[in-house]
Amino acid sequence: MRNMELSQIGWSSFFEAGFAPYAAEDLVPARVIREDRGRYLLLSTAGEWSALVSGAFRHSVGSRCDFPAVGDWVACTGGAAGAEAVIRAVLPRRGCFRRKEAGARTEAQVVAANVDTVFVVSGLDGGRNFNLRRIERYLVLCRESAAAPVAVLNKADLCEARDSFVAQVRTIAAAMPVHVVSAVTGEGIGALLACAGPGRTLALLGPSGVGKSALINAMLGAERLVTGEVRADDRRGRHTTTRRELFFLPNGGMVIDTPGMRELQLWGDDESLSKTFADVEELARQCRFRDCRHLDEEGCAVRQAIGEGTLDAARYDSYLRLQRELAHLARRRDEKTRSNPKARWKDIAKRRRELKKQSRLPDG
Ligand SMILES: Nc1nc2c(ncn2[C@@H]2O[C@H](COP(=O)(O)OP(=O)(O)OP(=O)(O)O)[C@@H](O)[C@H]2O)c(=O)[nH]1
Ligand SMILES: [Mg+2]
Ligand SMILES: [Zn+2]
Repeated sequence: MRNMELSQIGWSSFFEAGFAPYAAEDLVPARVIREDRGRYLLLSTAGEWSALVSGAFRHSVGSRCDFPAVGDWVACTGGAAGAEAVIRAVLPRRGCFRRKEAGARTEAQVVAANVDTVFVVSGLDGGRNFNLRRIERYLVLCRESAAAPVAVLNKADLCEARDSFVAQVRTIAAAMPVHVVSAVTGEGIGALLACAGPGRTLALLGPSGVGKSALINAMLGAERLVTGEVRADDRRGRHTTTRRELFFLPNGGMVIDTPGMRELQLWGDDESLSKTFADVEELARQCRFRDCRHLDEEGCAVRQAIGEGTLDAARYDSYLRLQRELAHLARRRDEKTRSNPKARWKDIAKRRRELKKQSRLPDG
């Protein structure tokens, strides 16, 4: 019975397996539906609980990413009447969105966990609310998360040339679904709802002011989320949403609202980049020289494609920029691991575990 109820909020055999080590203790599974500076709101079969992490948990975690995030499943003590639930563990994630924390620190932050489909939201109201290069960034993050990306072009009511925007998105990801919608007129909201369903979790990502919260209101059919004005001069938003929260849709699906990010710094690896830019990498494989730098070498397929107009120069530049950014991130992460003994031992232990899995190391 319990599993049936939990499955309506995303529980599956994957999480059941992750919960197994805690089932014998007096712990229960619950999903994080709101996170607000170290305080959590959980949903369990017994209802909603306000929660904190246990002291032992706090001491055991190696990085900020290990803390619960919205969408996570946790093992916790039940919240007795009036008392707070205590989170003892975060169950293994099927995937999560991580971005580099804003500022100088080299630490990742989990934006949302266990998401099935991500709406990468842009605004068709002019200004900077539509930007292919930014969508590419989000796509790299989607690769890391295992969630399927969908491009959502909102504020269609303010735009005459919607087809041209759809065509532009197709040039960077031909297979990705694109929906032109309006939170104000309701156009296209049905198509968004069709992406949701019982047990499935959506998340909305995009800069401030594109209408993420307004779209969720339209999907809920109620003005439950606060939305904000955009500045008249450049149509940028004012960071109205300040916390991450999961809402339940009338059709049984779930949707996570996130605050628009001022800067979206990547957290990921080369593989995600390769998959996001499969077209560019395929061209590079056709260069005459295997170590072609695509500068002025003879037989360079990349340069040729740019010359012929089959590869957009701006897309190629974007690829190079993101590649540099990821290389920089990898160096910073290495330095950090080397200078932090705790992280270093964690790293060594992790490598040992991996090797042991391949049974190349004896126990101990
Ligand atoms: N004309 C029009 N305005 C919209 C539409 N969707 C949202 N807006 C307006 O755009 C503004 C910003 O909407 P929000 O939903 O607050 O944007 P957000 O993406 O949640 O922004 P943050 O919470 O700051 O990240 C509000 O004034 C909305 O009323 C739309 O489809 N058409
Ligand atoms: Mg918002
Ligand atoms: Zn080349």
